[in-house]
Amino acid sequence: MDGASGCTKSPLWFGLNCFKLPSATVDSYNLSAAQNISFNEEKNGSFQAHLSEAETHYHEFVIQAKPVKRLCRTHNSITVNGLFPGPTLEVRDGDRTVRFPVGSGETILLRVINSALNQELFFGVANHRLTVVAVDAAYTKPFTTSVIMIAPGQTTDVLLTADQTPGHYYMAARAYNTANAPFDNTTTTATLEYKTAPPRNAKKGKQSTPIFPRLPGFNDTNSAIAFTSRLRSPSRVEVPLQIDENLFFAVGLGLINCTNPNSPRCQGPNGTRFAASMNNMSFVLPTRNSLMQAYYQGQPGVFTTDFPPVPPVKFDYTGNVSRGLWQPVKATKLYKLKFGARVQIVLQDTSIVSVEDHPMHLHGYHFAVIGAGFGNFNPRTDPAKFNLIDPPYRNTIGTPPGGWVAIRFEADNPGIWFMHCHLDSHLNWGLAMAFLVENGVGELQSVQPPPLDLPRC
Ligand SMILES: [Cu+2]
Repeated sequence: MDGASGCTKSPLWFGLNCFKLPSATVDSYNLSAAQNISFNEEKNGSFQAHLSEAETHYHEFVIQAKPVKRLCRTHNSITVNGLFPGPTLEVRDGDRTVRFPVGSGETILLRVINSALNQELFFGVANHRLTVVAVDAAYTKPFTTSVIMIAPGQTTDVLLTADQTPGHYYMAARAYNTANAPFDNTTTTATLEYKTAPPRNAKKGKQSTPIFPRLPGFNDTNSAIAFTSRLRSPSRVEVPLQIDENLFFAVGLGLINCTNPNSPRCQGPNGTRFAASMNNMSFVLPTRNSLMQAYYQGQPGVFTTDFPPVPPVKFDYTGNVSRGLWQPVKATKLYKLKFGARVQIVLQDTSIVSVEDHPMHLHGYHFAVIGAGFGNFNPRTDPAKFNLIDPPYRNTIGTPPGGWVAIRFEADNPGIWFMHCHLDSHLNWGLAMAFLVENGVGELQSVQPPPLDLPRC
């Protein structure tokens, strides 16, 4: 469940029973392995796949940050499914990495999930091609690749056929880092193990030592963009062609002058602390009530609805930004949308403090990703390059570092919906805003009452 504290849904606290949600308000979709996958690309195309439950095994490859103890110290390290990350850390007795058994010739459906919350990642499997079939639980036009880039909050479903010499092969993920800041440079692994492979510790078995996939360098933006730019919907989609709300959000970091420079929060340069903002508004979570409850109950004073549709001051977003523009304003501002409004948002990264790939996540919606580019978005020339035919649908999309990405959706889900950077530290620094989507006509287009067993904060 994709609840954000202080927003539409209450987070589930540890030890609390699940509560019932009307199905229409559940914002995380799950493609289940039981669903058939059937793609039939162009007759002359190289790809054909007809898979059904009977022949496809489904596995999850969940990348999470977990404490791993080594050399008397405990580090947070990226792991697969919470287990030992593998040979780039010192191995001790009892350490077990995740193993995915596979029969020769078999095809598995692998859902790669980035739950690491602080890092974009590259992922690949030694000697094996991956056929991408879905992202963020929306089908894509299948294509093959040796590496994927996945941001926090994203999922990528790939088909993998065991068509290599029976053996053990590493499946590995490690950072794609775009900011000028320290990051976890460890590699996390699992092994793909052919059932007919010789045992791993066979004495002569040189062939049983797993080999590593080749992954791009930590800052290889070209490889990241080469992957994301290949994503398409399986066929023509109904992306809004007319736009009612043309929004332009500058997203990025900032610095706030500390009143007490000795405070532990004051970790920025020259007596400042790190902040982040959208259109210069650094989002502050409400403390008196959740946004949704305040809205539903008509309680004033919790938020305002004057989030700016464009930056309050225009500047060269990816150039050398004047220090006078580095300090955002702290606020709890929402942007109001009429039910059914056709919305376009250009998310423009800034070079304040550092350019960066910000994985922007919108709750309550899938949106079409219609274009992206480097530098400042040009409203005169860039829209001509938009893909309004078969853009991919996602719920999380990264801004190219020092660039922009454009999305469209129809606001047909009433309520209050958070939009935020999925890098946890940036969210804490205020890289967020929320939409207030008004009710339409009748019960089906209106916010439903909260469930009777909604937990209290
Ligand atoms: Cu961010």
